[in-house]
Amino acid sequence: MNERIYISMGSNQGDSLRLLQEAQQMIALLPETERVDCSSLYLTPPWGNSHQPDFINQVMELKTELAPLKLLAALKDIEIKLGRRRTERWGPRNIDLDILLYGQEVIKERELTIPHPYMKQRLFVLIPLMEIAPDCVFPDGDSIQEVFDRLGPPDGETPFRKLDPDGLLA
Ligand code: A4P
Ligand code: MG
Repeated sequence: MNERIYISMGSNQGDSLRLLQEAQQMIALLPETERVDCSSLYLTPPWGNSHQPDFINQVMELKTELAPLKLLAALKDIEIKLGRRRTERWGPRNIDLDILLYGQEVIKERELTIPHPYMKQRLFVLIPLMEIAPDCVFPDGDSIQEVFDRLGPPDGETPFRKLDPDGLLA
């Protein structure tokens, strides 16, 4: 149970704040699993398909004995319990739970790619991850700081806004 595992959580439909809180609680209650840390909540402009509301995003760190595919199945089950329906690619959704990193494992299966294939291109993932794991190094040797410096705006300013736990702008 020593691997550092990170989950990205996002929502831009329904009661996003409550959905993220419930997802967090349900993940922490999975068998042989414990919550280690959670980033702040961030209000983020939509990536990919910009014709949709802003998202609330957060990254959670956990420890688990669940193998990667078992963890994926458990997360999909939580998405369904929270009312997730299939939607268009990169479109609006009430809850999306993605596995970003599972220790230093590299997985390329039909159902599961780890590290998450788009994570290095997504500030809505990198910024909350950097908040709780500033020393994170990807399996290919890139540090999160290097990846952020390549992607982030030169002045370090992003359109992201931190929210307090009640969902109010901090
Ligand atoms: N899958 C493969 N690898 C993984 C992984 N590491 N973690 C497979 C989770 N799932 C993984 O995902 C489709 C399939 O990917 C799963 O069945 C699983 O077997 P999905 O969540 O069901 O479908 P999706 O979310 O519509 O597609 P996709 O490509 O995962 O969407 P994304 O990439 O999650 O993007 N903008 C902002 N600001 N914030 C957001 O949170 N989210 C999206 C959704 C777009 N824009 C956003 C945000
Ligand atoms: Mg997803």
